[in-house]
Amino acid sequence: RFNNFHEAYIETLDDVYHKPQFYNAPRGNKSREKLNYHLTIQNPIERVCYLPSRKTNIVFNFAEVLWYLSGDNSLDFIGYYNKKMHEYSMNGKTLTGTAYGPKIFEFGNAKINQWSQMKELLTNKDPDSKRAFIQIFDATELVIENNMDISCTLGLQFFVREGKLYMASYMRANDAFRGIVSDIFSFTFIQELMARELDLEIGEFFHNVGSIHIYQPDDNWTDKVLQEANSISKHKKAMYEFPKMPCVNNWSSIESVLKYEALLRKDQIRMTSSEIEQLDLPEYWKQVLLLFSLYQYIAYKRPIDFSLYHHLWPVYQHLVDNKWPLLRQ
Ligand code: 5HM
Repeated sequence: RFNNFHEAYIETLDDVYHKPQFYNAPRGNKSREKLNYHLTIQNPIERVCYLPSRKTNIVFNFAEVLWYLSGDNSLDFIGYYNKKMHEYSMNGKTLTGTAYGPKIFEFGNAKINQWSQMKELLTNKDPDSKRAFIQIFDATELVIENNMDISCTLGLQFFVREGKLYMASYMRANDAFRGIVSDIFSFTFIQELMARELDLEIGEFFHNVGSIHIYQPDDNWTDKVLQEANSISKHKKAMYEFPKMPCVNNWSSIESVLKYEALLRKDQIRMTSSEIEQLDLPEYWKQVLLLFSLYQYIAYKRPIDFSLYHHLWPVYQHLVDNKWPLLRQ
């Protein structure tokens, strides 16, 4: 049980790295592994790791969860934020297992919108329900031969209990060094978004993993991160407070952010900090657009517009600084 992701990440990494249950090589990838792993995060809003050596990519984190929330499965969108995503695509255009958006909003042949099902169930039908489950993994994924991209997440479960929205994630497999960073960011973001939509307090987040592992090529970096964690003291309070989503239904803001995100990514517009400031959006979402606008300069390798950086909240400045030291001048 941890206060925040920062602490959960270090402990889990330490556990899998130093006390693996198995050394094996599924699909040829050498790794150390533990089975049946659980952790609880008491404050799911605190969803990032601040260790300098881990180099959290806050832009990718927001992009990935917004990609899920857009319902999109295109490589174009998510590949712009992470050049390695194409390795998971069978056709170079779309992602199947990794694209959780279509699973959440149009599951299977019946194209079930699981999000609205959850909302209806938890607001009107049976708030105490134990059926509020969004399924992601689909048995048909295993039938496809040589499928490179099979959902690692089986599903997400919501529980409304005593005015709070708790959430559990269930994963068949999770990379304790890389995958967990973006997965827990996205899942807890989804939890916060649903809590705001249902007008509930945010409860704990439970992470349940069948196989948690660290791949051998990440051993050196993992070791470095763990050494740094030890030298800083494991339980040191995170340096920043992660921003809270506005206590309203955030979907119209998300739609607006997604509209600008696409234009920035395709390089069809540029946005200055004052243009972003003038938008009719809560500051929380303007900050996300500042991050995407700043990233546009990085992605297209143009000299940075520092005004974008200067308008970021300190927590985002810190994370951006740490990830892209070229900004430090
Ligand atoms: O052989 P397998 O299909 O499990 O390989 C995919 C691997 O990607 C997982 O085992 C896990 O290490 C990592 N992964 C993750 O941690 C992949 C995804 C994409 O669904 C994810 N988290 N969200």
